[in-house]
Amino acid sequence: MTDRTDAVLERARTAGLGAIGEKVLAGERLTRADGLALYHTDAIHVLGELANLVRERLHGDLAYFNVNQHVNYTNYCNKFCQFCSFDRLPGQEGAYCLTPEQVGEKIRAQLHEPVTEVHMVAGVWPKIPYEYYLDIVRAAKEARPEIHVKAFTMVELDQIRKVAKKPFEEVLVELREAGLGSCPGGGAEIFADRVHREGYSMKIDGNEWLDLARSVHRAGLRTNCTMLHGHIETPEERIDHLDRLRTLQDETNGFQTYIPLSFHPENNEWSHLPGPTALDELREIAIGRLMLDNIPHVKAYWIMLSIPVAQLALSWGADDVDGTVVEEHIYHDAGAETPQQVMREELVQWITEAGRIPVERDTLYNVVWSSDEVLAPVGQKAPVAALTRG
Ligand code: V47
Repeated sequence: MTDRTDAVLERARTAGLGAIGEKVLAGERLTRADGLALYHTDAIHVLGELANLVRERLHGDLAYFNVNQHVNYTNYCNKFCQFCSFDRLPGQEGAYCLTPEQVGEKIRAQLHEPVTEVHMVAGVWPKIPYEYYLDIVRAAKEARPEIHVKAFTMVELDQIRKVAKKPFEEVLVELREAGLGSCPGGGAEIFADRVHREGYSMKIDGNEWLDLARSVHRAGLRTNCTMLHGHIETPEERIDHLDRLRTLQDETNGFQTYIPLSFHPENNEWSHLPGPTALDELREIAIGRLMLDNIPHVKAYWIMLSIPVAQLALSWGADDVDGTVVEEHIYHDAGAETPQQVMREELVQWITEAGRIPVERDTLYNVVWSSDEVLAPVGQKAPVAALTRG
C-alpha cells in the first residue's frame, strides 16, 4: 500500500467506512448493504477518493472521448414516460420522423469532421415498418462507410422485434448485416417495478430490458448500460438496479460502459421534482464505479452534467466523457443548458485541464489518438488493468 492509499483508508475508517475501504483496496466485491452505506454516508469526499482509487487502478490517468454524432431519428413515441420531454405524437407541433435520406444527409453534413461513431436513438412508434430501421442504418453506412453505427436501445429493439415479426436472433443478424455495430445503454431507467409502474408503465420493464440485453450480448454485440437517477427512486432501488446490471455482466461480459443519467426536470410530467444536484451526480458516478466491479468504463456524459462537473467526475470514478455529439434533443428538450456540440480540440483541452491524459477512442475502445502514445498506443485496445471480475 502507498502512503496515499493508507491515507484514504484512514479517512474511510474515521468516516465509519473502514470495512468498505478495505474491500475496495483488496479488490473485493461490495455487497448491496455496502452500496447503501455509500448512499447514506455524509463523507462524500471519502466516497469520491475510494472511487478514484479504483478508476486509477483500472485506467491510470487516461480519460477517453470520441468524435461522434448523435441522430435522434424520430420523436414520435407512444410510451408516455413521465420524465420525457422529447416525445411527440404525429401531427403535434414539433413532431418529426427523419427519412433514411435525411439521416444520410445529417451524416454527410459532418464529413469534414473526423467522426467515427453515429449514436442513433429515438422514440418508439409502432407504425414505423421494420425496413425503416434497416434503411436508416444502411443510409448511415452509405453516407460514411467507415462509421460505427451505435443504435437502438433495448426499448427500440423490443419494438423492432415486434414489427419484424421474426425471432429476435434473426432481427439482430439482419441489423448487423445492414451495418449495426453496437447498442447504446438507454431505456433502462430504474429497473424496480414500483418506479416502472409509476413512471413508465407502457415501456418494457426491468426484467425485459435485461433479457433483451442478454440476447444482444449473446449475439456478439457490445452494449452500454445506464441508470436514470434523481427523480422518484430510492437509494435501495438504485442499488437493486446496479446489482442487476452487475449480475448480468457476470454472465455475459457484454457491457462496455456504465452511464448514470441525471434526470432533467423541464417540460415533462415530473417538472415539480428538483432533479439531482452536482454532488448527487458525483455520488452516482462514484457508487457506479465502486459497485460495478466488472464493467470496464464509467462515463461522465458532459451534455447532461455540464463541463465542470464532467471534469470533476474524472477524479470521482469516471474515465470517459462521451464525444463531440453535434446535435442532441433528449436533454435539450428537458432544459439542458450545455452546448449541443463541442469540438474535438475542446474535449482534449478540458480533459487536460482536469489533470488527465486525453485519449480519443472509437466506439469499441480502440485507441484512435493519444497525447501519450506510450501509455495508450494508437491502433490498440484501450489498456484496462484487470477488473475484479469479468
Ligand atoms: O433512455 C430521457 C434518458 C436516455 C430524460 O450509450 C432523460 O453511450 C434525463 O441512452 N432527463 C437516452 N434523462 C440517452 C442515452 C445515452 C446518452 C448518452 C450516452 C449513451 C451511451 C446513451 O435519456 C433515455 C432516458 O433514460 N432521458 N429523458 C430527462 N428528462
